[in-house]
Amino acid sequence: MRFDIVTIFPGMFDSVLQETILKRAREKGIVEFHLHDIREHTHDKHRSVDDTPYGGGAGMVMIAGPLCEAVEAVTRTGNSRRVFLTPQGEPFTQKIAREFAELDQLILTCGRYEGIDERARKIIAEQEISIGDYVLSGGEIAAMSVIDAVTRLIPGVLGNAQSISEESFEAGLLEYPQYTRPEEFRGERVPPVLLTGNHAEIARWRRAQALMRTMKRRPDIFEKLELSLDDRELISDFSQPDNTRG
Ligand code: 6GU
Repeated sequence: MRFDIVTIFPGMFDSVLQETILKRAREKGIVEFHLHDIREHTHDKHRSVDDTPYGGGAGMVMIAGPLCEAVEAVTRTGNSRRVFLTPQGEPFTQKIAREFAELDQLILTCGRYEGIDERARKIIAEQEISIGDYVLSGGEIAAMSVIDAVTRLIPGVLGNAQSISEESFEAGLLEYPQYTRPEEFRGERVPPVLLTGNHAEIARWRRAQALMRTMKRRPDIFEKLELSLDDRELISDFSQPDNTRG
C-alpha cells in the first residue's frame, strides 16, 4: 500500500515515519510513504499558500490553486482514494481504518489555518475524515493517526494476527484489563483467575471484563451491542458483589 501525503509541513512526518511500526512496515516493503509539499506548487514569488477570506473575518484561508495542483500531481495507482483531513469530516473509526487497509493507495491531504477555499474540496477529496470532535491546528497529526491505524491492519505488519482481533473496537468492545509480572504491585494482586491456567475460565473472565468496561465507560457503544444469552449471563454473573473470581 502506498500513502501520499500532501502538506505544507512535510518535515512533521519525519520522526513518525522513521520509528515504530511505520518504519518496520516500510522496511518490510509493505507500505510506501510519499510526501508532497504544497508550497512546490505555488506560483508567486512569496510562495503563498494562504490568503485573507473574501467577506472578511479573522484568519487565513488556503488558496485553491496550489492545493489542487499538488493533489493532481500525485499519480493514482490501483484502488486509490483521495481523503481530506478536516474537523468537518466523517468521524474516523476502526471500520473506516479496515476499509482503507484494503486500498492500494491513500492520498491524504492536510488542511491548515482556518480552512481551505471551498472550491478545492471536491478536487482534493472523495472522502473527508475527522479524527474527533476537537480542533487541531492542521490535518497533519490527524493524517498520522490515520496512517498508523491503517498500517497496523495490513497483513504482515504486526507479528500476531490474533492481537488485532482481540483489541479494543475490533470485537465492538473495549479491551479487557491486562496484567504482567510482578504478581503483586503496591499491595494489589493480579486477579487470581489469570494464574489458574484454566483457559476457558480466563476467556470467560476477559469477556465479562470487556463487557462491563464497555458498559461503564462507553454506554454509547454498549447500547448498540446485540448481546448473546451467554454475554447476558456473564454480566449478571460477574457483577454480583460477592463474586471472588476477578
Ligand atoms: Cl482531520 N483536522 C483538524 N485540523 N482538526 C481536527 C481533525 C482534523 N480531526 C479532529 N480535529
